[in-house]
Amino acid sequence: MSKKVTPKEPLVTHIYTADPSAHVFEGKIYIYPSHDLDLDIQSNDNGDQYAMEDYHILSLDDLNSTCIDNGEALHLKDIPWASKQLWAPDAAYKNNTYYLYFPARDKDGIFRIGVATSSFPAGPFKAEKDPIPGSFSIDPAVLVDDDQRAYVYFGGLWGGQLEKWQTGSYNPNPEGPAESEPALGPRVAELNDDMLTFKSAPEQISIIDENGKPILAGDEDKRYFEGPWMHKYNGKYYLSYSTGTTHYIVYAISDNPKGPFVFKGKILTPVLGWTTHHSIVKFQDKWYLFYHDCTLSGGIDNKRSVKYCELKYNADGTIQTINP
Ligand code: FUB
Repeated sequence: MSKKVTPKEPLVTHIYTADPSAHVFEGKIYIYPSHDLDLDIQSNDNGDQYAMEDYHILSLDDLNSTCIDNGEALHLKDIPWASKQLWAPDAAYKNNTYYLYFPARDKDGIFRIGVATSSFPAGPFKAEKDPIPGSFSIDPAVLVDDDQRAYVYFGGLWGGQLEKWQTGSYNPNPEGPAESEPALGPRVAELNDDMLTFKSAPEQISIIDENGKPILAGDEDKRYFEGPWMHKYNGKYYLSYSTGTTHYIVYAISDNPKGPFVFKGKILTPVLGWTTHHSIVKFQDKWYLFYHDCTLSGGIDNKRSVKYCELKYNADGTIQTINP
C-alpha cells in the first residue's frame, strides 16, 4: 500500500534506490536515483557490488504526497557503448528536452559518462550511441546556470577511477597523490548548447581552506571523494560532495562555477552504510536534502534507500549540519 512520504524514511520500499539527484521540473520534484539490485554481492573497494542495470525515476507531486516510481526509464541493454554498472545519474532540462547523464563502464571496463534524452522528465530516455567524447570517471552532476550556460561536475576515487586520470590520460596503475600533497579535485566541463558534448577539456576544481591552502589528500574529513552536487544560493556556487572514507557530505563555496571553492563544513554526518550521496533542491521556498542510507536492508552496502529532509541555512549562508 502506498503512503505519504515522511522525512528520513525511505521514499519507496518496493525497490532499493540510491544516489538521488532531485530537481523541480513542471512543478513537481523528480528524483533521478541509481536502482540498486537486490543481489548478494561481496563488497570490495572497486565497487563491484554496485552492479546496477537500469534507472527508475521517482516523482513527488509535493511533500504531502506518495512517491511514484515511474518505471524503467533506461536499461543497460539499450546503451550501445556500455557494458555494466549504471551508477549515479543526474538530469537537466534545456532546448525543450530532458537530458539524463549517467556513468557506466565501457566495453574496456573504463568508466565514461553518457547522455540519454527524452521529451518527458520521467522518460523513457534514449541513449546516445557513444559516451560524451573526452568524458571519464563517475557521478555527473549538471548545473544549468541562470545565464543558461551548463556545467557538468564529475569524478570519483577508487572504483570511480579518478586517480587513473591524474595525467590527463588513462593510467591503469596510478600512484598518489601522497597524503601531504593537494587532494585530487572533481572535474568540471562546460557543455555545448547541444548538451551532448564538452565545450573544452574537463578542468580540475581546486578546493582550498579559509587561508587559501589546498585541501590535502591526507585530510580525509574534507577532501573530495565522489558524488559532487552544485547548487546556487544567494548568487554563490555551493559545491557539495562525499568524503568517502570518512562518510561525510561536506561543502565549499565560490563566486565562480569553476571555483576555486573555499571549504566550509559538514552538511550530513555518516549514514548507515559505506557510501553517502546527496542532492540539494529548492521546492516551494524551502530547501531539501535528498540522500540515501542502508537502514531498509539492515545495513547491506549495495541495497540503499533514498530519503529526504529539510536543509537550513544560517544568516551568513553557511549550512546547518544534519544528523541522519
Ligand atoms: O552507486 C554507485 C556509487 O556509489 C556512486 O556512483 C557513488 O557516488 C556511490 O554512492
